[in-house]
Amino acid sequence: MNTPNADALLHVRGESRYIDDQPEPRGCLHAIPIVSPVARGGIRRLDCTAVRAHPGVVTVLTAGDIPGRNQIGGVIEDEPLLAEHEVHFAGQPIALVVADRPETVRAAAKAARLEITPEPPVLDSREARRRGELIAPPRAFSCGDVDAVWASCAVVVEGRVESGAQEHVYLETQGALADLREDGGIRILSATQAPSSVQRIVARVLGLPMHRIEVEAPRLGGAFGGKEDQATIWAALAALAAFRLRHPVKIVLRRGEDLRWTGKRHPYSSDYRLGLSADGRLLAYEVVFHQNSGAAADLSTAILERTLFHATGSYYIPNVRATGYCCRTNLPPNTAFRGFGAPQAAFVMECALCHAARRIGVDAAELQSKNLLSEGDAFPFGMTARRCMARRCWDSLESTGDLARRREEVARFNATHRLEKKGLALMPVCFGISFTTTFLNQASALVHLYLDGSVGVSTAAVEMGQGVHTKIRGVAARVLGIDPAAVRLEATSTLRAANASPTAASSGADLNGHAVRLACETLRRRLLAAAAARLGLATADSLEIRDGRVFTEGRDAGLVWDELIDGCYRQRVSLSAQAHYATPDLHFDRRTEQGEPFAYHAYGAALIEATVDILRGTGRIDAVWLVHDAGQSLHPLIDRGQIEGGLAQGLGWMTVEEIRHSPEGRLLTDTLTTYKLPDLLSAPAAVDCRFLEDSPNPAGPFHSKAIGEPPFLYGIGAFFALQEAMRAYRPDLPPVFVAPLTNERIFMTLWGGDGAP
Ligand code: LUZ
Ligand code: MOS
Repeated sequence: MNTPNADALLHVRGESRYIDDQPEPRGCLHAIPIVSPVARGGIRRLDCTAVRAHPGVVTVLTAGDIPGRNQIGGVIEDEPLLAEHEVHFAGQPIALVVADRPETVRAAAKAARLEITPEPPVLDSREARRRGELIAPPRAFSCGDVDAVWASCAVVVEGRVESGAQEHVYLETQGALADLREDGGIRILSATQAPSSVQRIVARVLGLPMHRIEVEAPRLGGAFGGKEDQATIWAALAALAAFRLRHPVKIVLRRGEDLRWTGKRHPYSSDYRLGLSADGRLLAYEVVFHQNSGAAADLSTAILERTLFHATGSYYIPNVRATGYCCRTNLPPNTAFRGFGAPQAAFVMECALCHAARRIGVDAAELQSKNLLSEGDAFPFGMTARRCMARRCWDSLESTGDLARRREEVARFNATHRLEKKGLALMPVCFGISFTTTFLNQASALVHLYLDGSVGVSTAAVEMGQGVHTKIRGVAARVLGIDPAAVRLEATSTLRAANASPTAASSGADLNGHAVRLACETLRRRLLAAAAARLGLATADSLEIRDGRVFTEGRDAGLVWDELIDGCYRQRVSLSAQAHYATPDLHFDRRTEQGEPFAYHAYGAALIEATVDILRGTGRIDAVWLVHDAGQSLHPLIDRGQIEGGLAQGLGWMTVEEIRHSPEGRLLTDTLTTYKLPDLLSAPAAVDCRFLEDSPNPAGPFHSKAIGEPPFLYGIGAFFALQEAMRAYRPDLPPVFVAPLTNERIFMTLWGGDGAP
């Protein structure tokens, strides 16, 4: 099943074409917005005389130049394409400069005279909530009777958890190239996970019917959620300029612009209260999430919803109340990022559990293990855990990670090292697979069999480096019974896949894979019917295609793939099929907050070992052992890449990536020297990654499971492994749960302020 990744050669040769590598249409112009330098204020005046006078400048467009609606909000309509009277975040586009070259347009944009009356920004989610600045009404999931149970709990802990923002750092920055069509419509190449959303919003902005807007997403140089919603604005700006000027226009952000102007993972500030029985069973959990949504809704409400769905992490808790607030602040709208609110929820859960373990004086792993979800347990939103693999992953990790021996080794190390300490932590993962917005769980595929036997497949699955095209190619080849090399996946285009959901929610291979399976099954039926006729058989029941040959009852029937295709064509049988897939049996009622929102859950468990250099206050992650449930993996090599990549990204979020703003709301960490990413040097020296064996998933294509987001959550374990190492030196360490746990924070915790040794 490990057919080579179709893109690997292109990547290593530098031949993969991203937006900025596409051949530019003749006379292509370049655009860049004039953005707000302040986080909040009233626009008094914008004077672009000097900008227009700059050599090479073609025009400057403002909100008044928008022929349709100045509104790009996808879920809630609260975001203008170009600000008109007020600005709500630093980096908000106010006007669009168009010029002959990328350098010219940037130099010219600097000449704008912009007068804004600044107002004090709100940057903190709790402050926003106090002021009633909510993007939507709060939501609460609950089960059991939390309030009644506290009195009967033997142990109750409560506290606060902070988790930080995270920058996507996709290798390819945001970009789009818009060109005019013959009919006056617009064709856009967009680095988007959601071509149909781009199409819908651009049609709205230009006041055109959707059929006049064509959007294609070529391959993306990474996205991680950052191009689920936030690719749209750049496509809309390029389209606006192309439409007004009747000329091709390109926008590709430079790294600094991308860092400063686009949204991040949502920081959360949360309060928890956790109650346990004397023997360590979780009885009651109350949690309040303050999501720092930024200045516009973007996907924040959906992200908060996924947070609530993951409030209890991998555990069973009978009495729960989880409440969430989307708090409007003066930061760029925060957005989708791998995990989509679930990591934030799981981190709070683990903090609460860790706190309880310290209070009781047991190893956190004991409480984790004791309370792991098991078959038939109910989630607070009414769904029950079926085919629950939490325990199997955990047990399998205990043996492959050789937990008992590792514990002894760490204890021995800590006893013999005074200024270096090690810590261990376990991190179980349980992640719901499906868009929580039920209607998004659909996909379509269009499959063409060409006369030479080669196969073209179009779906909504955008290839962003995650290998979804290679996986889907494998699905088509398996159903058709041919070599994957004969199958090609086309770029996602709104001409071939209409009204498509974003490639997101880890569901790309599931939804589009199923759609391709259905389309290929239709084609296979047609081919075999034709083959039966040709072989003089009454039915095709005994026929199958394997390795590009037809077999009847296991014997080679002497008919090969190309002949099959040719035969159908001559009999005027269609060699194309379109299919639609909708995940069955999903439902959720937002009034009762109960239902069955997920097709299934993905499970896993990781063991993380960390070392802290006490004098220097530096931490490092030594090794990670993990067992992941990928179902029957569609492509173990790709899945391993997703697991390792997700882990690294999760480790980064928890330990090194820190975003800071000035009190005025300006991004301070606006370069890749001040915003630290996990790199090869900080990567764990060893990652032992195993797949859970014998875990077929009936809901996935060929019994596979979605892979994209769940492994991100393993990184959360790093926070606790580092804290355990610190506690080996200072057992009195207070339960302070602020992430990321950077070296700076480790140092200050060990040596700064009160009670330092
Ligand atoms: N996008 C979305 C997502 O619109 N809904 C989701 O539930 C989701 N989950 C993960 C990532 N993106
Ligand atoms: Mo997403 S966070 O685009 O799956």
